[in-house]
Amino acid sequence: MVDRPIFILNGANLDLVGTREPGHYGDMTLADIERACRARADGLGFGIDFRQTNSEGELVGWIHEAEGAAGLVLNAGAYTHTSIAIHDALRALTRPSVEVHLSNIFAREPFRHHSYVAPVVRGSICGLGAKGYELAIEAVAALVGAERAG
Ligand code: DHK
Repeated sequence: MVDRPIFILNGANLDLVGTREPGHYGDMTLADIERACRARADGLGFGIDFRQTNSEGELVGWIHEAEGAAGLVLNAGAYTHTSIAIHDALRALTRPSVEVHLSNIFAREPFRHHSYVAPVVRGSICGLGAKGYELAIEAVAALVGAERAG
């Protein structure tokens, strides 16, 4: 088991997944997604620190904290499309980070097509539902492995 966990941070309204617009976000609850993430990370030798907040400032603070993590998986929810503060926090982060969205933000309203997160993470995954979180964990694990291999 790797000593430092992968942070998996969720922003606004993601506490409501499972009941909120299942056509976009699926029917898994955030607790279900956390379980799937834990199992996938465990299989790769990582622990996880899985959190959700509706507060932009709290999310910024957690991204700062992720400097002590193995890496970061981030679904910032609607802050993806609005938050320069989250963009700047990610720009300062030196750990590998991957953006994830349950829904395909490019197949939805035009205001969801722009991400302040995308330019300051290593990669983005969207439209694959909860599976996207597992794929993001795999990506972070691979980036950490590559880092270790030098
Ligand atoms: C979640 C949200 O809450 C939206 O504001 C984003 C994202 C999309 C998701 O698909 O996980 O636009």
